[in-house]
Amino acid sequence: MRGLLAGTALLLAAAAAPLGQSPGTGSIAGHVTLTPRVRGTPLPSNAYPSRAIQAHDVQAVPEIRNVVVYLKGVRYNGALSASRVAIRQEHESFVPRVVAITRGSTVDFPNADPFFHDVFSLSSAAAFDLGHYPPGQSRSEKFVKAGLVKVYCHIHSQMSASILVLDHPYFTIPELDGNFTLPNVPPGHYTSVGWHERIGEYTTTVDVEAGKPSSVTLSLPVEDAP
Ligand SMILES: [Cu+2]
Repeated sequence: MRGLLAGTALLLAAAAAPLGQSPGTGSIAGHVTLTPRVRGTPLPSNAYPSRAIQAHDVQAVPEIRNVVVYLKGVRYNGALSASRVAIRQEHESFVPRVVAITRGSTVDFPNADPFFHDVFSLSSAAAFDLGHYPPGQSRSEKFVKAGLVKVYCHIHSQMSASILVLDHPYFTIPELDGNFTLPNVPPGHYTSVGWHERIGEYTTTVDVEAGKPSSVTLSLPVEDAP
């Protein structure tokens, strides 16, 4: 009988807040749609030439997975958990081409091609050069400053990748269907961003309340109109 009561109490607790949700916080449940870009629409100056997008990209990552969703201008006082992710050099391209990490995380750059690469960045958030290294080898870089890091290769000028380094945990990459969730967001008024390397930041505002999901829809004009 006692076990049954305890079980009931657990169920009630689970109903009060979604599983894994910290008490007193809310969440953002959103959707990203990629829409055609009207021909003749000027690109912002930070966009790089589109020839880099598909060059040698035989194992193309679906474009929605090159979008990063995050909250902007958030002051986060908690401890950031660093992660370790990999960007392979494969068929003369970086795979994946876009990653998002917290400050303090490390990115491995394994060379999966049968020839040399030389990975580097001149970005203000991280300037580094991993030097020439042969097939099968990997080098890594730790990112200690928040910001956008554009990564290139000295040997293959068409190669480029973007690393978004964030100093809070409120970011994600959408699922293949465009859906995303940002859990454990403290109540408040936020600017949410859908970022893509060709258009930069697209923003909208969202109010988060404790114990309930807020919804966000982002339409990003990144695809070439037919
Ligand atoms: Cu290269």
